[in-house]
Amino acid sequence: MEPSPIEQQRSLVTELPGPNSRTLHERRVAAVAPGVGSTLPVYVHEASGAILVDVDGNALIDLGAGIAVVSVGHAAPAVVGAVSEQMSRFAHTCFMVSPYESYVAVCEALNELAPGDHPKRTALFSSGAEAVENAVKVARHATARPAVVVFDHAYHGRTNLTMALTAKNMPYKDKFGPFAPEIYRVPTSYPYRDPDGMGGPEAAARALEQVERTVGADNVACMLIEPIQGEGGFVVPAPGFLPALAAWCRDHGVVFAVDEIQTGFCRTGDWFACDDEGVVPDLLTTAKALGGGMPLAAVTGRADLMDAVHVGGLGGTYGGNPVACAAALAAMDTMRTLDLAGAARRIGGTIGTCLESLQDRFPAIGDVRGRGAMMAMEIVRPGTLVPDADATRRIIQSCHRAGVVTLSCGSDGNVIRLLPPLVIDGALLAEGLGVLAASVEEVLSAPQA
Ligand code: PLZ
Repeated sequence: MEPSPIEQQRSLVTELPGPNSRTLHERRVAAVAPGVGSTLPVYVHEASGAILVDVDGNALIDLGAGIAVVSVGHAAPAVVGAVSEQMSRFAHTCFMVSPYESYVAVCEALNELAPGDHPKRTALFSSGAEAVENAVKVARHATARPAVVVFDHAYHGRTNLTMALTAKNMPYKDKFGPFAPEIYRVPTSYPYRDPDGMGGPEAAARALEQVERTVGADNVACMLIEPIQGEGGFVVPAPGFLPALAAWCRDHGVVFAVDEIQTGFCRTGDWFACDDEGVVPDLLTTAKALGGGMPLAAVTGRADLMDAVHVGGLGGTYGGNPVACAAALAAMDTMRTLDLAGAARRIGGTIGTCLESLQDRFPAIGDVRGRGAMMAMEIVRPGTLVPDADATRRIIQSCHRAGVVTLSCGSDGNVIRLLPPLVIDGALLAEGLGVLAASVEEVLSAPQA
């Protein structure tokens, strides 16, 4: 039976969370490990486009897209069709046992889309962290060097190696050590918090000087970086930062590995955030939006690096699962036919205008930044750079009560990020931003404690 189409409109019929969500939450507390949190305990029944319908019949506006995953929208028709069709033929064979075409087609598509016109190869995995782990494996194998350079505020995952690559202790790393060795962290470019006037090339020189002094270029297998940091706070580096790092890597035989797991696939208004400054990575990790909601991740890289690994050195039971590959082919096709990169630029313009006008009124909004449909504001104590995680949390909770899903991020939890599905229509986006503006007003106009 065809599900009835879901209207792209916010509609609240109970308080949030409603009674059915509360009942489910009681079951959850008794059954689910508490280490797995949830941003808001409103349980989803169905979803479409940029609307989540909960188990009480409330329709919420989704400005988080499942953390940058459903860029093509919830239940995108092409993805639903491709997944159903593939599922009815076969769900799994394991590509390492009995291969199939869709895996090859996804690799061809990624080799074509990834920046640079050099020969490339791709390997598929199931999660972002797994892709990052495999990028490090490839870089170490190809260079026969041990060290990995990462940056302040970086986020790369929750597995043992990727916890070591991730900067923030709570909640990701606390008491989960010991961590993998040979990981070296250096300062990034964070224009809002760097000394006034520090440009991209100067910030790169600061990082590279530290690498040369404390690690030594010849020991470095790869430098791993998010071109715009995601969990770390939607930090956009100053222009020239990424190109300077890439040039240094090239000069020193260091693999330049770019993590586009959150930024990739039209989110920033290009296929990849790297495209903005014409930066060409040696290895590229992708996940999230790639699978249109199905778990799929990839490492795409220079053929000479990828070809260095012996047969059997890369893989996994589920990596490149056929249902996920069918979803990815449909998702990438949808991005192209609907010009979701263009949509992301328009969405970014609308969000930017809204956030800047709020910033004019509220000095607690210290910074507004982002690119395309990856926009954020950083909340501080007015007139200072001191992060205000408490006000941030209260603004977000107020949005949630009003049926608008917004997410925080940042090393200090004081950044509100907006990353809606790229198919969100103008009226729904405007309504969501209206709720956000009212929440900002409510929290930031209140007398400070
Ligand atoms: N690299 C840049 O953004 C995942 C994490 C949510 P996985 N970001 C969301 C959470 O709290 O666990 C992410 C990312 C970047 C790697 C990853 C890891 O991707 O698919 O979550 O493993």
